[in-house]
Amino acid sequence: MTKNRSVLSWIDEMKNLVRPERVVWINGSEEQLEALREEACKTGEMEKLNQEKLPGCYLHRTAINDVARVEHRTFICSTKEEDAGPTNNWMEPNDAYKMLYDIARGSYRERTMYVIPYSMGPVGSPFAKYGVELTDSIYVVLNMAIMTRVGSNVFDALGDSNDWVRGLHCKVDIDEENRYICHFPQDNTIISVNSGYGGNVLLGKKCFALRIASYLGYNEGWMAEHMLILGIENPKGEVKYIAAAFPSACGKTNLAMLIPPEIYKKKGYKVWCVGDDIAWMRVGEDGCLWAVNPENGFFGVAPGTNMKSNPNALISTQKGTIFTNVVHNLDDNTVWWEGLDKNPPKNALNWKGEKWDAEDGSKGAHPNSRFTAPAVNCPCISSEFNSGKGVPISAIVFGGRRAKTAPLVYQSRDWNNGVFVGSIMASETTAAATGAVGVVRRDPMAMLPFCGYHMADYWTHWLDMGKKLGDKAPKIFNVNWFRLDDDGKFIWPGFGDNLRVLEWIIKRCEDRVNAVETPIGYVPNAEDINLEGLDFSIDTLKSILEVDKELWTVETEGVTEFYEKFGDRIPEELLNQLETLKANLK
Ligand code: GTP
Ligand code: SPV
Ligand code: MN
Repeated sequence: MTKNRSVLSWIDEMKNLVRPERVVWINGSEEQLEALREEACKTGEMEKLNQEKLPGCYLHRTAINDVARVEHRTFICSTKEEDAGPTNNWMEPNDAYKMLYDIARGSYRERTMYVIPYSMGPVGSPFAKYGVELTDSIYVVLNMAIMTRVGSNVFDALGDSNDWVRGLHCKVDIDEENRYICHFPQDNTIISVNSGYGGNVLLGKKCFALRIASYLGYNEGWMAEHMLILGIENPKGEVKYIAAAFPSACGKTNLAMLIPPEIYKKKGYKVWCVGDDIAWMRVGEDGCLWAVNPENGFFGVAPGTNMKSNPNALISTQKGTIFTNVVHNLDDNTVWWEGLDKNPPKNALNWKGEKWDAEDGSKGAHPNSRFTAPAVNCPCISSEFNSGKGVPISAIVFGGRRAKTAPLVYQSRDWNNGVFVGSIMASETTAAATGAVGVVRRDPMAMLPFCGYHMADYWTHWLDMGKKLGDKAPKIFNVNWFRLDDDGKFIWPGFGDNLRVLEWIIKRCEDRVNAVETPIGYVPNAEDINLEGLDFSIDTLKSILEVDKELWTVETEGVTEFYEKFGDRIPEELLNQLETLKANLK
């Protein structure tokens, strides 16, 4: 399939290490993928679902101990420890290779090695980067074929270049104690052992498109971010693009595909999805910031997805989709999850494959159960989705899950202040990673688990990008859909109604609306958020726009403590920003 010497010699080396019984090159053809689906059904790795109701759809269950990303077992193996920074686990590269090779050695015996050539970004685009993943899992092959652009044309585009990312995945025996997700930024290499779950093994996603790519972007002058990209079309047919970074399971997929509220629809507003998880951004020839979604599908959270919350996501999953760790409805051979509808199936298996009865109060689907759906299925997929040039970004939005403190929306004073706002982001942890759920932690730019180098250098890079962009820089905002009332209920309706907030954001970018200056930045005048057609009082709105000085003073203490971790590598500018905030709060 290729004569590329760097590819062939690396595959040879890996073959000698893992000792597969046979090697299969994935050419991207439907015939080959179909044969693999059949094989996976034969071995029980996947189950074919009701083909009338869910054509081309399959169910997969991971091992019970392997249901989410494992941040404590994820390593950045840069040559120097200080280059990984205080927020990453680090291992010395030679030690890491030795340990991983010892685990991987011979682990493909009696197994097949699948060679997956894939592209992140449209093949041939100036944004595109190529990779080869070796795996012993058909599930990984089939997921990669949805999530990335897979096939022999990737090798054609690569030619004899050595500029590609090596990825070795070995299931071994899914042993938690020997699970490692390791990145070698200086070698363009990723090695993942003892897992079979999404973000740990679909190496094009978090491992390449964020951890390795963020490091490449730092060196090459572009950005790889944990961001959705959406276009908002106004009644005149003009489309403005927003990129938004929220931590895992904090609403990116939902926002990226939102359905405008009725009154907006009537006026002619439309929302177009360019991406739901990752954005690669560069300064274009016009000096503006342009973004592509390097992925080709959605690896979305299933629970909570329904015809009301996110119909576009649900419709995207109705064909050609792989479901992982959801409920299997045995009556009609379909799937179910908490929040799909109010009728859990009576005759069903839970995500572990056990007979399950909703009445007993246990959850049927794993909270981090997922669907892998082709982007082309999405009814609101942007016409620019496959554009190699990308889309111009008007606004960058940060956000997290905060019961209190963070207002519904605020705007930073300028780019540098916006970088500060991103750097102090905090959010309650979710089921997307193993560990406690609901604990507030700092998650700068939603990149805490995904930045492939020193976080302070990453902030410096953000500040430098601002210098390059000058007055063409997107405006930077922060949102919080998750404020709770005293009964623990979400105050803001969220989902489609978030468009009301995005409309204000776009208006601010176009200088069409005033705002109120507060210690943390600009918040809307409550009257300027359109509540038409919504049963939501302006007083309640005011309450979630409020900036509580006491809470923010506590917040600055947390930030001070957090910043101390980074020592003198932290950019002076951010320390100044923190001092300004403290002064503003006095
Ligand atoms: P990853 O795929 O892990 O990166 O997650 P994500 O950021 O794409 O999150 P997603 O859109 O899948 O949402 C995760 C959870 O947040 C789901 O349970 C949603 O129902 C819920 N959610 C999303 N948007 C909103 C919102 O506006 N308000 C509220 N209250 N919940 C939301
Ligand atoms: C996330 O956790 O942010 C995800 C899912 O998008 S995973 O691919 O597992 O990282
Ligand atoms: Mn994500």
